[in-house]
Amino acid sequence: MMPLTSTSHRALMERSMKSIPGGVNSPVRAFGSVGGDPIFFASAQGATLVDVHGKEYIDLINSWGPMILGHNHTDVIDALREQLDRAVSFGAPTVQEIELAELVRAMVPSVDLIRMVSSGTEACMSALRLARGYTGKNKFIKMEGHYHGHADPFLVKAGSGLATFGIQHVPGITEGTAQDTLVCPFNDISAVENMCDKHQGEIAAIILEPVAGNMGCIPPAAGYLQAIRQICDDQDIVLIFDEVMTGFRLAAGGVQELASVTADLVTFGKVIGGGLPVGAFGGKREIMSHIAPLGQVYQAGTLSGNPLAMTAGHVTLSHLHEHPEYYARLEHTGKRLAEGLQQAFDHIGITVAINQLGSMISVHFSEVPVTDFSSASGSDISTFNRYFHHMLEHGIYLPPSAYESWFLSLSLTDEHIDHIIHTTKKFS
Ligand code: HOZ
Repeated sequence: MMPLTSTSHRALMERSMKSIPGGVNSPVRAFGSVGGDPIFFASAQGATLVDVHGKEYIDLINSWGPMILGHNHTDVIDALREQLDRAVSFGAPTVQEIELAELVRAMVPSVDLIRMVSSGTEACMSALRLARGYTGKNKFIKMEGHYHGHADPFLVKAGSGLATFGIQHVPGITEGTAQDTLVCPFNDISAVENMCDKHQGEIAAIILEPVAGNMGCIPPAAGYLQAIRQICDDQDIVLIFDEVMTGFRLAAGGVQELASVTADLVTFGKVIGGGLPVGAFGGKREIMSHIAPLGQVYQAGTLSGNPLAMTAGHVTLSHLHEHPEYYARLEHTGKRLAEGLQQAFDHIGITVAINQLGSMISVHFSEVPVTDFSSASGSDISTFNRYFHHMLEHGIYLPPSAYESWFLSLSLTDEHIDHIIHTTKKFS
Protein backbone atom coordinates (compact mmCIF):
# COMPACT_ATOMS: atom_id res chain seq x y z
CA MET A 1 0.00 0.00 0.00
CA MET A 2 1.13 3.54 -0.71
CA PRO A 3 2.45 5.23 2.45
CA LEU A 4 -0.04 7.64 3.98
CA THR A 5 0.88 11.30 4.00
CA SER A 6 -0.04 14.27 6.12
CA THR A 7 0.10 16.51 3.05
CA SER A 8 -3.36 18.03 2.54
CA HIS A 9 -5.42 17.45 -0.60
CA ARG A 10 -5.10 21.19 -1.23
CA ALA A 11 -1.30 21.05 -1.12
CA LEU A 12 -1.25 17.99 -3.38
CA MET A 13 -3.57 19.77 -5.82
CA GLU A 14 -1.33 22.84 -5.84
CA ARG A 15 1.66 20.61 -6.54
CA SER A 16 -0.24 18.76 -9.26
CA MET A 17 -1.37 21.96 -10.96
CA LYS A 18 2.26 22.93 -11.50
CA SER A 19 2.70 19.95 -13.85
CA ILE A 20 -0.77 18.84 -14.97
CA PRO A 21 -3.45 21.14 -16.51
CA GLY A 22 -5.96 21.88 -13.76
CA GLY A 23 -4.21 19.25 -11.63
CA VAL A 24 -6.18 16.41 -13.28
CA ASN A 25 -5.74 14.07 -16.22
CA SER A 26 -9.42 14.15 -17.08
CA PRO A 27 -11.66 17.17 -16.37
CA VAL A 28 -14.47 15.20 -14.71
CA ARG A 29 -12.09 14.46 -11.82
CA ALA A 30 -11.76 18.13 -10.93
CA PHE A 31 -14.29 19.41 -8.44
CA GLY A 32 -15.06 22.19 -10.93
CA SER A 33 -18.79 22.26 -10.31
CA VAL A 34 -19.02 21.13 -6.68
CA GLY A 35 -16.07 23.21 -5.48
CA GLY A 36 -13.23 22.24 -3.14
CA ASP A 37 -10.29 19.97 -3.87
CA PRO A 38 -10.38 16.50 -5.39
CA ILE A 39 -9.49 13.65 -3.05
CA PHE A 40 -6.15 11.94 -3.67
CA PHE A 41 -6.58 8.20 -3.23
CA ALA A 42 -4.02 5.65 -2.08
CA SER A 43 -5.74 2.25 -2.18
CA ALA A 44 -9.07 0.47 -2.53
CA GLN A 45 -10.65 -2.84 -1.61
CA GLY A 46 -14.13 -4.08 -2.48
CA ALA A 47 -16.54 -1.18 -2.13
CA THR A 48 -14.11 0.97 -0.15
CA LEU A 49 -11.67 3.66 -1.22
CA VAL A 50 -8.89 4.88 1.08
CA ASP A 51 -7.45 8.34 0.60
CA VAL A 52 -3.85 9.40 1.21
CA HIS A 53 -4.71 10.24 4.84
CA GLY A 54 -6.28 6.86 5.55
CA LYS A 55 -9.90 8.10 5.45
CA GLU A 56 -12.32 5.54 3.99
CA TYR A 57 -15.16 6.17 1.54
CA ILE A 58 -17.93 4.00 0.11
CA ASP A 59 -17.34 4.16 -3.64
CA LEU A 60 -20.32 5.02 -5.85
CA ILE A 61 -18.21 5.92 -8.90
CA ASN A 62 -16.13 2.76 -9.32
CA SER A 63 -13.62 4.42 -11.60
CA TRP A 64 -16.54 5.77 -13.68
CA GLY A 65 -17.83 2.25 -14.31
CA PRO A 66 -15.14 -0.39 -14.81
CA MET A 67 -14.94 -1.80 -11.26
CA ILE A 68 -18.22 -3.71 -11.37
CA LEU A 69 -16.78 -6.55 -9.26
CA GLY A 70 -15.45 -4.05 -6.73
CA HIS A 71 -11.84 -3.04 -6.22
CA ASN A 72 -8.90 -5.45 -6.17
CA HIS A 73 -10.91 -8.56 -6.89
CA THR A 74 -8.62 -11.49 -6.01
CA ASP A 75 -9.05 -13.30 -9.32
CA VAL A 76 -8.31 -10.18 -11.36
CA ILE A 77 -5.23 -9.35 -9.31
CA ASP A 78 -3.91 -12.94 -9.37
CA ALA A 79 -4.33 -13.17 -13.14
CA LEU A 80 -2.59 -9.81 -13.59
CA ARG A 81 0.32 -10.98 -11.44
CA GLU A 82 0.70 -14.11 -13.56
CA GLN A 83 0.63 -12.06 -16.75
CA LEU A 84 3.16 -9.60 -15.32
CA ASP A 85 5.57 -12.49 -14.88
CA ARG A 86 5.17 -13.39 -18.55
CA ALA A 87 5.23 -10.03 -20.38
CA VAL A 88 3.67 -6.59 -20.38
CA SER A 89 3.36 -5.87 -24.08
CA PHE A 90 4.30 -7.32 -27.47
CA GLY A 91 2.49 -5.24 -30.10
CA ALA A 92 1.77 -8.61 -31.73
CA PRO A 93 -1.09 -11.12 -31.56
CA THR A 94 -1.71 -12.99 -28.31
CA VAL A 95 -4.04 -15.73 -27.14
CA GLN A 96 -5.43 -13.36 -24.51
CA GLU A 97 -7.01 -11.10 -27.11
CA ILE A 98 -8.65 -14.05 -28.88
CA GLU A 99 -10.07 -15.21 -25.54
CA LEU A 100 -11.58 -11.83 -24.74
CA ALA A 101 -12.97 -11.45 -28.28
CA GLU A 102 -14.58 -14.91 -28.07
CA LEU A 103 -16.08 -14.14 -24.69
CA VAL A 104 -17.57 -10.85 -25.91
CA ARG A 105 -19.08 -12.67 -28.89
CA ALA A 106 -20.60 -15.24 -26.54
CA MET A 107 -22.11 -12.51 -24.35
CA VAL A 108 -23.22 -10.10 -27.09
CA PRO A 109 -24.79 -11.97 -30.00
CA SER A 110 -24.77 -8.96 -32.37
CA VAL A 111 -20.96 -9.02 -32.40
CA ASP A 112 -19.59 -11.08 -35.30
CA LEU A 113 -16.22 -9.33 -35.29
CA ILE A 114 -14.64 -7.08 -32.67
CA ARG A 115 -11.61 -4.77 -32.68
CA MET A 116 -9.93 -3.95 -29.37
CA VAL A 117 -8.74 -0.40 -28.70
CA SER A 118 -7.60 1.40 -25.56
CA SER A 119 -10.52 3.69 -24.64
CA GLY A 120 -14.19 4.39 -25.21
CA THR A 121 -13.22 7.50 -27.18
CA GLU A 122 -11.22 5.41 -29.64
CA ALA A 123 -14.03 2.89 -29.90
CA CYS A 124 -16.66 5.51 -30.78
CA MET A 125 -14.53 7.52 -33.17
CA SER A 126 -13.50 4.33 -34.99
CA ALA A 127 -17.08 3.07 -35.19
CA LEU A 128 -18.18 6.37 -36.70
CA ARG A 129 -15.36 6.32 -39.25
CA LEU A 130 -16.34 2.76 -40.14
CA ALA A 131 -20.01 3.71 -40.56
CA ARG A 132 -18.98 6.57 -42.84
CA GLY A 133 -16.57 4.40 -44.80
CA TYR A 134 -19.16 1.66 -45.18
CA THR A 135 -22.04 3.89 -46.27
CA GLY A 136 -20.07 6.54 -48.17
CA LYS A 137 -22.09 9.20 -46.30
CA ASN A 138 -20.72 11.93 -44.02
CA LYS A 139 -23.34 13.17 -41.59
CA PHE A 140 -24.46 11.45 -38.41
CA ILE A 141 -27.00 12.02 -35.67
CA LYS A 142 -26.13 12.13 -31.98
CA MET A 143 -28.38 13.00 -29.05
CA GLU A 144 -28.15 16.16 -26.96
CA GLY A 145 -26.33 15.50 -23.66
CA HIS A 146 -24.88 12.19 -24.84
CA TYR A 147 -21.13 11.80 -24.64
CA HIS A 148 -19.15 9.51 -26.91
CA GLY A 149 -15.66 10.45 -25.80
CA HIS A 150 -13.65 13.45 -26.86
CA ALA A 151 -13.10 12.92 -30.60
CA ASP A 152 -13.94 16.09 -32.55
CA PRO A 153 -17.24 15.10 -34.21
CA PHE A 154 -18.82 14.17 -30.87
CA LEU A 155 -18.08 17.35 -28.92
CA VAL A 156 -21.23 19.10 -30.05
CA LYS A 157 -23.96 19.56 -27.39
CA ALA A 158 -22.25 16.81 -25.40
CA GLY A 159 -22.86 15.72 -21.82
CA SER A 160 -20.38 14.63 -19.13
CA GLY A 161 -17.61 17.20 -18.45
CA LEU A 162 -18.87 19.57 -21.15
CA ALA A 163 -22.23 19.81 -19.39
CA THR A 164 -20.55 20.04 -15.97
CA PHE A 165 -18.29 22.89 -17.07
CA GLY A 166 -20.92 24.56 -19.27
CA ILE A 167 -18.79 24.22 -22.43
CA GLN A 168 -21.06 24.98 -25.41
CA HIS A 169 -18.46 25.28 -28.11
CA VAL A 170 -15.05 23.60 -28.08
CA PRO A 171 -12.33 25.75 -29.62
CA GLY A 172 -10.24 23.71 -32.06
CA ILE A 173 -13.16 21.87 -33.60
CA THR A 174 -13.59 23.17 -37.13
CA GLU A 175 -16.93 24.27 -38.57
CA GLY A 176 -16.40 21.66 -41.28
CA THR A 177 -16.35 18.92 -38.68
CA ALA A 178 -19.23 20.28 -36.64
CA GLN A 179 -21.51 20.72 -39.67
CA ASP A 180 -21.67 16.96 -40.15
CA THR A 181 -22.84 16.43 -36.57
CA LEU A 182 -26.64 16.59 -36.35
CA VAL A 183 -28.10 16.76 -32.86
CA CYS A 184 -31.54 15.65 -31.66
CA PRO A 185 -33.02 15.69 -28.15
CA PHE A 186 -32.94 12.26 -26.49
CA ASN A 187 -36.23 10.37 -26.23
CA ASP A 188 -37.85 12.41 -29.01
CA ILE A 189 -38.48 10.16 -32.00
CA SER A 190 -40.16 12.81 -34.14
CA ALA A 191 -37.01 14.96 -33.89
CA VAL A 192 -35.04 12.04 -35.38
CA GLU A 193 -37.66 11.51 -38.10
CA ASN A 194 -37.59 15.20 -39.03
CA MET A 195 -33.78 15.29 -39.06
CA CYS A 196 -33.65 12.23 -41.31
CA ASP A 197 -36.25 13.75 -43.68
CA LYS A 198 -34.25 16.96 -43.87
CA HIS A 199 -30.98 15.14 -44.63
CA GLN A 200 -32.28 12.23 -46.66
CA GLY A 201 -29.46 10.15 -48.18
CA GLU A 202 -26.77 12.05 -46.25
CA ILE A 203 -26.76 10.29 -42.87
CA ALA A 204 -24.22 7.54 -42.28
CA ALA A 205 -25.06 6.71 -38.68
CA ILE A 206 -27.17 7.33 -35.62
CA ILE A 207 -25.11 6.93 -32.45
CA LEU A 208 -26.61 7.04 -28.99
CA GLU A 209 -26.19 5.82 -25.45
CA PRO A 210 -29.21 3.47 -25.33
CA VAL A 211 -29.43 4.24 -21.61
CA ALA A 212 -27.90 7.68 -21.16
CA GLY A 213 -25.32 8.09 -18.42
CA ASN A 214 -23.62 11.38 -19.16
CA MET A 215 -26.43 13.71 -18.06
CA GLY A 216 -27.18 11.56 -15.07
CA CYS A 217 -28.81 8.21 -15.76
CA ILE A 218 -31.74 8.52 -18.18
CA PRO A 219 -33.42 5.38 -19.55
CA PRO A 220 -35.01 5.39 -23.02
CA ALA A 221 -38.76 5.96 -23.32
CA ALA A 222 -40.82 2.88 -24.17
CA GLY A 223 -40.48 2.08 -27.88
CA TYR A 224 -37.83 4.73 -28.53
CA LEU A 225 -34.93 2.39 -29.36
CA GLN A 226 -37.18 0.19 -31.49
CA ALA A 227 -38.35 3.25 -33.46
CA ILE A 228 -34.76 4.35 -34.07
CA ARG A 229 -33.92 0.84 -35.28
CA GLN A 230 -36.80 1.05 -37.77
CA ILE A 231 -35.66 4.44 -39.10
CA CYS A 232 -32.13 3.09 -39.61
CA ASP A 233 -33.49 0.05 -41.46
CA ASP A 234 -35.71 2.19 -43.67
CA GLN A 235 -32.96 4.65 -44.61
CA ASP A 236 -29.82 2.50 -44.72
CA ILE A 237 -28.34 4.22 -41.69
CA VAL A 238 -25.88 2.38 -39.45
CA LEU A 239 -27.19 2.17 -35.89
CA ILE A 240 -24.40 2.46 -33.31
CA PHE A 241 -25.13 1.77 -29.67
CA ASP A 242 -22.54 3.37 -27.43
CA GLU A 243 -22.48 0.79 -24.63
CA VAL A 244 -19.27 2.10 -23.09
CA MET A 245 -21.19 2.60 -19.82
CA THR A 246 -23.97 0.05 -20.17
CA GLY A 247 -22.13 -2.85 -21.83
CA PHE A 248 -21.73 -5.85 -19.47
CA ARG A 249 -23.12 -3.59 -16.72
CA LEU A 250 -26.88 -3.60 -17.22
CA ALA A 251 -26.95 -7.15 -18.64
CA ALA A 252 -24.39 -9.56 -20.09
CA GLY A 253 -25.56 -8.45 -23.53
CA GLY A 254 -26.02 -4.80 -22.50
CA VAL A 255 -29.02 -2.74 -23.54
CA GLN A 256 -29.29 -4.69 -26.78
CA GLU A 257 -30.31 -7.66 -24.63
CA LEU A 258 -32.51 -5.66 -22.25
CA ALA A 259 -34.44 -3.87 -25.00
CA SER A 260 -34.30 -6.68 -27.58
CA VAL A 261 -32.93 -4.23 -30.13
CA THR A 262 -29.92 -5.18 -32.24
CA ALA A 263 -27.50 -2.46 -33.24
CA ASP A 264 -25.33 -2.69 -36.35
CA LEU A 265 -22.27 -1.63 -34.38
CA VAL A 266 -21.70 -1.44 -30.64
CA THR A 267 -18.94 0.29 -28.72
CA PHE A 268 -17.51 -0.79 -25.38
CA GLY A 269 -15.21 0.57 -22.70
CA LYS A 270 -15.04 0.53 -18.90
CA VAL A 271 -16.22 -2.95 -17.70
CA ILE A 272 -14.65 -4.69 -20.71
CA GLY A 273 -11.22 -3.74 -19.33
CA GLY A 274 -11.86 -4.61 -15.69
CA GLY A 275 -10.04 -1.41 -14.62
CA LEU A 276 -7.33 -1.41 -17.29
CA PRO A 277 -7.52 0.75 -20.42
CA VAL A 278 -9.67 -1.14 -22.93
CA GLY A 279 -12.26 -0.06 -25.44
CA ALA A 280 -13.69 -2.04 -28.33
CA PHE A 281 -16.10 -1.79 -31.22
CA GLY A 282 -17.78 -4.63 -33.00
CA GLY A 283 -20.85 -5.74 -34.85
CA LYS A 284 -22.03 -7.14 -38.15
CA ARG A 285 -19.42 -9.01 -40.18
CA GLU A 286 -20.51 -7.22 -43.34
CA ILE A 287 -19.67 -3.83 -41.82
CA MET A 288 -16.67 -4.85 -39.71
CA SER A 289 -15.03 -6.43 -42.78
CA HIS A 290 -14.34 -2.91 -44.03
CA ILE A 291 -11.80 -2.37 -41.22
CA ALA A 292 -8.10 -2.65 -42.19
CA PRO A 293 -6.42 -5.03 -42.85
CA LEU A 294 -9.57 -6.70 -44.24
CA GLY A 295 -10.74 -3.44 -45.81
CA GLN A 296 -9.68 0.14 -46.40
CA VAL A 297 -11.07 1.85 -43.28
CA TYR A 298 -7.83 2.33 -41.37
CA GLN A 299 -7.72 1.99 -37.60
CA ALA A 300 -4.73 1.03 -35.44
CA GLY A 301 -3.08 1.20 -32.00
CA THR A 302 0.29 0.26 -30.45
CA LEU A 303 -1.26 -0.97 -27.20
CA SER A 304 -4.54 -2.28 -28.65
CA GLY A 305 -5.20 -5.77 -27.27
CA ASN A 306 -2.48 -5.32 -24.65
CA PRO A 307 -2.13 -8.63 -22.77
CA LEU A 308 -2.40 -7.14 -19.28
CA ALA A 309 -5.53 -5.24 -20.25
CA MET A 310 -7.02 -8.28 -22.01
CA THR A 311 -6.36 -10.36 -18.88
CA ALA A 312 -8.18 -7.97 -16.52
CA GLY A 313 -11.06 -7.73 -18.98
CA HIS A 314 -11.29 -11.46 -19.50
CA VAL A 315 -11.37 -12.32 -15.81
CA THR A 316 -13.98 -9.63 -15.15
CA LEU A 317 -16.26 -10.66 -18.03
CA SER A 318 -15.82 -14.36 -17.17
CA HIS A 319 -17.24 -13.70 -13.71
CA LEU A 320 -20.23 -11.90 -15.21
CA HIS A 321 -20.73 -14.59 -17.84
CA GLU A 322 -20.51 -17.45 -15.37
CA HIS A 323 -22.77 -15.76 -12.79
CA PRO A 324 -25.88 -14.41 -14.52
CA GLU A 325 -27.39 -14.01 -11.06
CA TYR A 326 -24.99 -11.09 -10.49
CA TYR A 327 -27.28 -8.90 -12.60
CA ALA A 328 -30.23 -9.63 -10.31
CA ARG A 329 -27.99 -8.75 -7.37
CA LEU A 330 -26.99 -5.45 -8.95
CA GLU A 331 -30.65 -4.68 -9.68
CA HIS A 332 -31.50 -5.48 -6.05
CA THR A 333 -28.77 -3.10 -4.85
CA GLY A 334 -29.79 -0.36 -7.28
CA LYS A 335 -33.48 -0.66 -6.43
CA ARG A 336 -32.86 -0.72 -2.70
CA LEU A 337 -30.73 2.41 -3.04
CA ALA A 338 -33.25 4.21 -5.29
CA GLU A 339 -36.21 3.43 -3.01
CA GLY A 340 -34.26 4.23 0.14
CA LEU A 341 -33.03 7.55 -1.25
CA GLN A 342 -36.55 8.47 -2.34
CA GLN A 343 -37.83 7.80 1.19
CA ALA A 344 -34.92 9.73 2.70
CA PHE A 345 -35.55 12.79 0.53
CA ASP A 346 -39.31 12.58 1.18
CA HIS A 347 -38.47 12.45 4.91
CA ILE A 348 -36.42 15.65 4.74
CA GLY A 349 -38.87 17.37 2.36
CA ILE A 350 -36.67 17.71 -0.70
CA THR A 351 -38.09 16.92 -4.15
CA VAL A 352 -35.88 14.77 -6.34
CA ALA A 353 -36.10 12.83 -9.59
CA ILE A 354 -34.29 9.53 -9.14
CA ASN A 355 -33.57 7.47 -12.26
CA GLN A 356 -32.26 3.94 -11.78
CA LEU A 357 -31.72 0.96 -13.99
CA GLY A 358 -29.74 -1.94 -12.56
CA SER A 359 -26.46 -0.60 -11.24
CA MET A 360 -26.80 2.87 -12.79
CA ILE A 361 -28.58 5.53 -10.77
CA SER A 362 -28.67 9.29 -10.41
CA VAL A 363 -30.38 11.89 -8.28
CA HIS A 364 -31.52 15.14 -9.89
CA PHE A 365 -32.87 17.85 -7.63
CA SER A 366 -35.79 18.43 -9.94
CA GLU A 367 -39.52 19.01 -9.59
CA VAL A 368 -40.14 17.29 -12.95
CA PRO A 369 -39.14 13.88 -14.32
CA VAL A 370 -35.72 13.93 -15.96
CA THR A 371 -36.00 12.44 -19.45
CA ASP A 372 -33.58 14.45 -21.59
CA PHE A 373 -30.84 17.06 -21.44
CA SER A 374 -33.24 19.94 -21.07
CA SER A 375 -34.87 18.48 -17.95
CA ALA A 376 -31.49 17.36 -16.58
CA SER A 377 -29.99 20.82 -16.94
CA GLY A 378 -33.09 22.38 -15.38
CA SER A 379 -32.34 20.63 -12.08
CA ASP A 380 -30.99 22.47 -9.04
CA ILE A 381 -27.22 22.11 -9.34
CA SER A 382 -26.36 24.08 -6.21
CA THR A 383 -28.40 21.67 -4.03
CA PHE A 384 -26.65 18.73 -5.72
CA ASN A 385 -23.30 20.35 -4.93
CA ARG A 386 -24.21 20.73 -1.23
CA TYR A 387 -25.47 17.14 -1.14
CA PHE A 388 -22.20 15.94 -2.72
CA HIS A 389 -20.15 17.61 0.02
CA HIS A 390 -22.46 16.37 2.78
CA MET A 391 -21.98 12.80 1.54
CA LEU A 392 -18.24 13.23 1.05
CA GLU A 393 -17.83 14.51 4.59
CA HIS A 394 -19.59 11.33 5.80
CA GLY A 395 -17.36 9.04 3.74
CA ILE A 396 -19.52 8.50 0.65
CA TYR A 397 -17.89 9.21 -2.69
CA LEU A 398 -20.37 10.35 -5.38
CA PRO A 399 -19.49 11.66 -8.84
CA PRO A 400 -18.63 15.35 -8.44
CA SER A 401 -21.28 16.41 -10.94
CA ALA A 402 -25.06 16.22 -11.26
CA TYR A 403 -24.51 15.22 -14.90
CA GLU A 404 -22.82 11.91 -14.15
CA SER A 405 -24.41 8.55 -13.44
CA TRP A 406 -23.44 6.74 -10.25
CA PHE A 407 -22.05 3.24 -10.82
CA LEU A 408 -22.67 0.49 -8.26
CA SER A 409 -20.48 -2.56 -7.74
CA LEU A 410 -21.11 -6.12 -6.62
CA SER A 411 -19.09 -5.35 -3.49
CA LEU A 412 -21.77 -3.02 -2.09
CA THR A 413 -23.73 -4.67 0.71
CA ASP A 414 -27.15 -3.88 2.13
CA GLU A 415 -25.30 -2.34 5.09
CA HIS A 416 -23.47 0.07 2.76
CA ILE A 417 -26.79 1.01 1.13
CA ASP A 418 -28.46 1.55 4.52
CA HIS A 419 -25.57 3.80 5.55
CA ILE A 420 -25.95 5.87 2.35
CA ILE A 421 -29.71 6.23 2.98
CA HIS A 422 -29.21 7.07 6.65
CA THR A 423 -26.60 9.71 5.73
CA THR A 424 -28.96 11.24 3.17
CA LYS A 425 -31.61 11.64 5.90
CA LYS A 426 -29.18 13.94 7.73
CA PHE A 427 -28.88 16.28 4.70
CA SER A 428 -30.46 19.68 5.06
N1 HOZ B 1 -16.87 8.77 -19.22
C1 HOZ B 1 -16.74 9.21 -17.88
C2 HOZ B 1 -17.44 10.49 -17.66
N2 HOZ B 1 -18.78 10.48 -18.02
C3 HOZ B 1 -15.34 9.25 -17.36
C4 HOZ B 1 -14.27 9.45 -18.35
C5 HOZ B 1 -13.65 10.79 -18.23
O1 HOZ B 1 -12.71 10.90 -17.44
O2 HOZ B 1 -14.11 11.70 -18.93
